[in-house]
Amino acid sequence: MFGGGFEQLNRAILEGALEETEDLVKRMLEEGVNPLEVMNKGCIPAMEKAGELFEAEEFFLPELIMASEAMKRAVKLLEPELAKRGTEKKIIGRVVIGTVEGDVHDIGKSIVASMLSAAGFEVYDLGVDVPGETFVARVKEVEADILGLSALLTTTMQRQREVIELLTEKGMRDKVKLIVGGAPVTRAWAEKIGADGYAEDAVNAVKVAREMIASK
Ligand code: B12
Repeated sequence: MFGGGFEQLNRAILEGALEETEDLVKRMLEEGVNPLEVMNKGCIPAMEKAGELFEAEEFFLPELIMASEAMKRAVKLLEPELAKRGTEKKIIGRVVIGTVEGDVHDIGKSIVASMLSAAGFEVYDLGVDVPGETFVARVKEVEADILGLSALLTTTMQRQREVIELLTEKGMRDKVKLIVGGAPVTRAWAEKIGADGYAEDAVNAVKVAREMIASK
């Protein structure tokens, strides 16, 4: 039955219909639909579509902001459900994650954070526009195994490199595995700046994070 439900949820998010989005997500959860599936099939495709429409200039900032807001409402409802699944298992590693300084895009990063937490990682999400010093201090404080840096702008991608340099300066580079991501980020960029890993989406981020822990 939920094939249609996912489409309806995609549409509600795309239209920025906040209440409808929340109602649909709640209903799916009540009916026992897997929250991961709600995220992957009901929500992420909507943001992908919003991005395409924005790039094609069929969507402008106000529509984009409304769709983003609806997406965030959905993620907020899904997060505790995903986390529940995560805590049933043993914690497999600690991850500090955030969007770099000067960048306020948080949807992709939050999805990666939710999926990692669902996979059994203890996740410290520092939010958006996070200065390098804050990342480094938090990694030290919680003895993180992995640091995830998100950047959605070609200008802020540079900050990823700076955080790595800062870790090196503080003598902490070998203490933590570094994974980078965000729409403009590529494997080649990750290699160039000396990151340990890259993932193009949240599913692969979990895969790479697991491999990082296994190789530690
Ligand atoms: C939504 C959006 C916004 C929203 C953000 C709302 C929010 N709360 O996040 C708003 C409207 C606020 C916004 C603002 C701006 N935006 Co904007 N935005 C987008 C848009 C359309 C979609 C981004 C998104 O949420 N995608 C959906 C998620 C699910 O995908 P994702 O972010 O890529 O994340 C996935 C992967 O990348 C990966 N991932 C992400 N992070 C991480 C981290 C790690 C560690 C790992 C492993 C993986 C990973 O996994 C995620 C899940 O699968 C993109 C277009 C695009 N195609 O990316 C433009 C885009 C990124 N924005 C752009 C621009 C220019 C801006 C503004 C400067 C616009 C302006 N003129 O003011 C401002 C910047 C403000 C700032 N300082 O940050 C440009 C960037 C151009 C460039 N080359 O630098 C883009 C590409 C649009 C375009 N084509 O022009 N934006």
